[in-house]
Amino acid sequence: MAKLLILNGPNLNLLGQRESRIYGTKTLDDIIAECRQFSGTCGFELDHMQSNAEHELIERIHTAAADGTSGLAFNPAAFTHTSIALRDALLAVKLPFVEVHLSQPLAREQFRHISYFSDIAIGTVAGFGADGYVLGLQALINHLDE
Ligand code: CA2
Repeated sequence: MAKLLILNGPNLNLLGQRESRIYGTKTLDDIIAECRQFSGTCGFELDHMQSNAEHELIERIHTAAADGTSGLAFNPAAFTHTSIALRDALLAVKLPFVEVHLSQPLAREQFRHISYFSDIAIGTVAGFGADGYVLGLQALINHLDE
């Protein structure tokens, strides 16, 4: 079965516990369970990793290139606005990915308006809360099926 990967960056392990006005009430486990269900109905196996450490995310991207992963949905969280290293990792492995954000960074502070990922992603899903992950997977699967 073809494999997809969801990658989540720093602090997203706190989803559903704090800042629910911005990020919603679902936990990361809730979101991943929904994504697994959705991916399964589309015929894909889904792996997930959340890390607060940039190097762990980079290493997981490298592994994805070798373990048969077809593509990623990636919420880099605050690394969206800072990490050339994660950008370079994605460029190196050449795996298609969708950038996902729960909130709409363009409607927030100026420092969130820069993304190191939007121009190299298939596309970006932002502002739809937890639904953005399934929407992103749908877009990724459509892209892979093309
Ligand atoms: O909207 C998004 O998904 C973000 O990627 C979330 C990041 C933020 O830095 C980006 O600008 C937009 C922050 C993730 C923090 O997650 C928390 C979750 C619950 C409680 C506190 C933080």
